[in-house]
Amino acid sequence: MLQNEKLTQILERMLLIRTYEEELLKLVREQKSPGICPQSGQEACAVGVVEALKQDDIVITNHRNAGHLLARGADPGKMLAEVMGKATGYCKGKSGTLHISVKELNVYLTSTIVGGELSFVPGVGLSLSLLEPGKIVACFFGDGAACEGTFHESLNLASVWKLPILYFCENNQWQAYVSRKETMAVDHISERAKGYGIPGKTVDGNDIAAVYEAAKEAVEWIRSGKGPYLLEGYTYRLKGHYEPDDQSYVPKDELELWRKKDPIQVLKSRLMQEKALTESQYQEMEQRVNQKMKSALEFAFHSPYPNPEELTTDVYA
Ligand SMILES: Cc1ncc(C[n+]2csc(CCOP(=O)(O)OP(=O)(O)O)c2C)c(N)n1
Repeated sequence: MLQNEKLTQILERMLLIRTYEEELLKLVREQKSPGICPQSGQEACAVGVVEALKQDDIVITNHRNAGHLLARGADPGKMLAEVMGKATGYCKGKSGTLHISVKELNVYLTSTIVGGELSFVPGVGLSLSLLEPGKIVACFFGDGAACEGTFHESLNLASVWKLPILYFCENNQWQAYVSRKETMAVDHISERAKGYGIPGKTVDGNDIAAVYEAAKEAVEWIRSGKGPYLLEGYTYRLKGHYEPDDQSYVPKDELELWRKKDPIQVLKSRLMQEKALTESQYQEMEQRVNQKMKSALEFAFHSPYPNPEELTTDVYA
């Protein structure tokens, strides 16, 4: 079980993810940066899963990736620089928001083809089981990706070959501008696990402690060689699909309901109720995060663009 001291550190990380995104959204509105797919409301899923992994496990992510990368320990300055196309970014300014990968953090692939990460991950799992047994790969994907054919092929093969894969579906209720209620006949992706003969579980994706406990259990199962595990974080996308987005298609009452379940506020209230955090400690935390973001913005803004001669280097192997 996560102790309050650890949960307080986790709260700061979740706040960093939220603040990073809010600062980036400001830049998008000021037309100083290209758009992004925001992850607001889903921070507990990102941090809970990453916390249950070892640093040398692999993470595969999708277009809504900033939280996964920051949870893994990515530097917000190098991330911002990347998004702004600067030479100091993680991929030398050539990936944009949608394709960031950070080799040193074992985050090798960000797929923007919905479901693309699912077709790729059995190969990663097979490679790990043959060459680096004991390591596992966690693959984040959305409920929309779970409605693609690659989901079926991926889970089927992973199950038959007992590959070390944690499939983590962030069911944030939206598939771009379409409600998952219009595309799925069941409420929970985890129900599909039975069809592949693997364990499946749904967890409250806005409760960091619950996500962590469920992910830890899944990771233990996978690491012991029993094969893949499907975990679903039931959560909500509090912002638009791709900013700018006025969310006019989102039912207002539904959005209000989920705003009340904001994972950052849920954790903050819990820690305060248990007298593990005071309002002034929370404010200090906000200040530290804001300072970190200020430095990150300065770093990104003052970084140079890559030389035009580098246009075709590192883009093909
Ligand atoms: C194969 C494919 N189809 C459509 C798109 C356009 N698209 C980008 S994100 C997205 C929604 C994906 O929904 P989901 O998998 O639930 O992830 P979320 O965006 O909710 O995190 C769509 C349809 C795409 N990138 N790739």
